[in-house]
Amino acid sequence: MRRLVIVSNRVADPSQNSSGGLAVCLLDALRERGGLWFGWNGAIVADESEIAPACTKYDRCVLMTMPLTERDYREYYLGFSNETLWPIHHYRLDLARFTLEAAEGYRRVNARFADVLTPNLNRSDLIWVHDYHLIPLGADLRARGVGNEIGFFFHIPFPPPEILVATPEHEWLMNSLLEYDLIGFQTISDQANFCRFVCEFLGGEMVSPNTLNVGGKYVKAGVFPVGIDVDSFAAMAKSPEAKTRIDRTLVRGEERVYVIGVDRLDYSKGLPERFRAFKALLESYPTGSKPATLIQIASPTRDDLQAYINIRHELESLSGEINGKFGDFDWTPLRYIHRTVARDVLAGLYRASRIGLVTPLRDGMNLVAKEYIAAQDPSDPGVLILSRFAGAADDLEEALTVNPYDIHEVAHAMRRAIEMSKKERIERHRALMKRIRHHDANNWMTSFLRALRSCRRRQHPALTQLDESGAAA
Ligand code: GDG
Repeated sequence: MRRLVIVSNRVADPSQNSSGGLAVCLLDALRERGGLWFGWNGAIVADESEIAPACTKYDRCVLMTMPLTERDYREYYLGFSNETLWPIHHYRLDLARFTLEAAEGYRRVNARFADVLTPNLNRSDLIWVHDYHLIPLGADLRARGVGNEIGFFFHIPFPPPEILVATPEHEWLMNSLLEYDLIGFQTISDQANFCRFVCEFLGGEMVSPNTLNVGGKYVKAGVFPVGIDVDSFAAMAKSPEAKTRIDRTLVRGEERVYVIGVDRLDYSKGLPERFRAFKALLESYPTGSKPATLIQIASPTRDDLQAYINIRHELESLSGEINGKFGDFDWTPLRYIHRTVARDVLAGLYRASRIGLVTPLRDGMNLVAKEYIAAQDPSDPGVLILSRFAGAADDLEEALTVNPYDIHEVAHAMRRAIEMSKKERIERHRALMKRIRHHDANNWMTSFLRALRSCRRRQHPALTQLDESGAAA
C-alpha cells in the first residue's frame, strides 16, 4: 500500500482525549495503514533558531511536528489564516482584516513547511493537504520538484466568486490551488463556487462535471462530505462514563427537556442568535413554566483575536440576561460553559438531551450534528435542529431545518421538537442514522484517496484519466 502523507496546520496530540472528531479520524486512519502526519505542534517559540522539526512514533504512523515562532503565529495563523481567509470563506467580509505582514507570514510558513517536508517524501507517497492555512503548499512542493499526486481538502465553505475576490492576493492563492491534482469540497455548492471562479476569473473551462482545464492543466474538483466514526461514537455515548454524566445532568424525578449546543466559540457558529432564540422560546411559555434548559459548551478558540473577544463578551452578557430574567432558585435556564470538555462527557450530554441545537450562520459541514445523531438512544431519540447554512443540511433532511438568523423560526422548531411524538422522533432518527452511516469518516477518506490515486497527470500528462470518481459514492 502506498504511504499516506497528511499535512495540516495542527497535528493531533494522541494523548489528548479532547481532540475533535476529525483529528481522531485522521489519526485512526494513519494508525491503521501507517503514514506520516506533518504540521504544527501547537507550541510557540521566540525565533527561528528553535523551530527544528521533531518526530514521534504512534503505532504505525510517524507524527512530524514543529513549532511556530511568535511572528509566524501572529502573521500566518492569527493574521492571514484567521483574520483574512476564515471570515471571507464564512461570508463575513465585515470581519475580514488584511495586512501585508500577515500575507507575507502566510507565504513564509507555507514555504517553510515545504522546505521541511520535501526531503522526507518518497516518490510513491500520496500527499493529502488539509484546509485553508495551507492553500499554497502544493505549489511550494511542486516548486521543489515534488511530482507526486497531491490532494487538497477544504474543510470550510468555499464562497461565491463575488465574495472571494475581496481576498487580497486571491489570484495568487487560486492559481496556486491549481497545482493540486484534486481539490475536495464538503458540498456541491462549494464545488460549484470554486468551478465558477476558475471559469469566470482564471479563464478555465469545465471538461466534465468534476474536471477543469486551465490553460492545458487538468485539475479535478470533487465533493467529499466529511463524516464521523458512527459506531465508536455511539458506543461512547452508551459507556459507563457517559451514563454517569447523564445521571448527574438530569434532575431526578423532573420532566425537564435538555437542549445541547457544542461549538468552538466562533462567530460562524451563530451562538448569540441561538441564545436569543432560546430566550424567545422561554418567552413563548406562560410565566413560571420551566420548559427547557439549554446547555451550551463553547470551547475556547483563537481567543487572542478581537472578533473572538467581542463574541465572548456578547455571550456572557446574553446568558446573564436570560438567567437573570427567567432563572429561579432551583433552575438555571442557560448553562453556558466556556471550557473544553472531554469527548466521552460530550457523548453523554448529547444522549441526555432531547434537542441538539446546531445553528451556525455558515459551516463547512458540522460534525456536531452527526455526533448528536450517533449518540441518541434509538428507542427514545432526541431531535436535531439544524441550520440550513451548515454543509450537513444538504444531506440530513430529516432534521428540523431552520434559518439561524430567524430567531422565531428557531424558537418554533424547539417547541415543535419538545412536543414531537416518540414515533416521529424514532422515524426521523432512523433515517438520519442511515445517512450518517452512508457518509461516514471511512467513506470520506477512502473516496478522497481513491480519487486522488486516479490523478496521474504529473506522471503521464498525455494519458490523463479523467474518470469521474471525484464525487463520493
Ligand atoms: C471544521 C469546519 C467541518 C467541540 N467542542 C469540544 C469538542 N468539540 C469537537 C466536536 C466536533 C469538533 O470539535 C467540531 O467540529 P465541527 O465540524 O463542528 O466544526 P469546526 O471545528 O469548525 O471544524 C467544519 C470540520 O472542520 C470537519 O471538516 O465540519 O465545518 O469548520 O468533533 O465534538 N470536543 C471535545 N471537547 C469540546 O469542548 N472533546
